[in-house]
Amino acid sequence: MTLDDQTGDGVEGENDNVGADVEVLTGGQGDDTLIGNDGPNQLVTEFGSDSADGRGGDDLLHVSEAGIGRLTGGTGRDSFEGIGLFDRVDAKDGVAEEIVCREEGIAAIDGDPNDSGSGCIDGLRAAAENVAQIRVDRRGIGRLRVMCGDIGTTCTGSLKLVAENRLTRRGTGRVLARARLEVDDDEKPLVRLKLTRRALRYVRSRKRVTVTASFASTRTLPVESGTHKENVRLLAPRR
Ligand SMILES: [Ca+2]
Ligand SMILES: [Ca+2]
Ligand SMILES: [Ca+2]
Repeated sequence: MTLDDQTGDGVEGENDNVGADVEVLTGGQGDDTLIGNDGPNQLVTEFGSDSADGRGGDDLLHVSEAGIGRLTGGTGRDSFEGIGLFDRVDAKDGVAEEIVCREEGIAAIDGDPNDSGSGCIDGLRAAAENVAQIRVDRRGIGRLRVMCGDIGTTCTGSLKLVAENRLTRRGTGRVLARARLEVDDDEKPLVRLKLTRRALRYVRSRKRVTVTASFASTRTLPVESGTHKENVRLLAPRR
């Protein structure tokens, strides 16, 4: 469907004409191609393998039901909504735009350094299926396997082991260890963490202590920051 006042829209043979004054174009169950004009348009894709091109003007490109979408904003300040794991977005036009994702961890979006995202970042986290365990040695050094949840990108950020429980905090101090991270999505490296002396003393006296691993991550395309927290178990050094 094209917003150009020409016939030839819709199902073949129907020759529907969606006029240039119509602002909203919605795809159907099949594979649709939605093309806007140089005014502001709302292009809504649903199901199937759809593509939408807003052309000029400030357009809204909205994925309402999951499918495989190819969304192009064109010029103007466009917004993108409902972007999922299998959608491809072209927001590269030199203008800062907003991309709202339905699923975290989406692949890198083709855009500008100032295109911002929300709900797109999955970021850094522990790679363990259940609660991760960190056995520390007598010097207070332990290792945690981490991963990057964003497809086809590198996650950068930091990791802190934090005592959020008031009792544990009194014994260990608030931050037990910290590290800077840069992790590709296809690797699961072991990160070295060194406990503070006070934290090591506490873990030794308790044998095992549950604390919070707090991951701070930043995405570049689209720009978004996020924090992910999960419990990890610290185990005292073996004798
Ligand atoms: Ca347009
Ligand atoms: Ca546009
Ligand atoms: Ca842009």
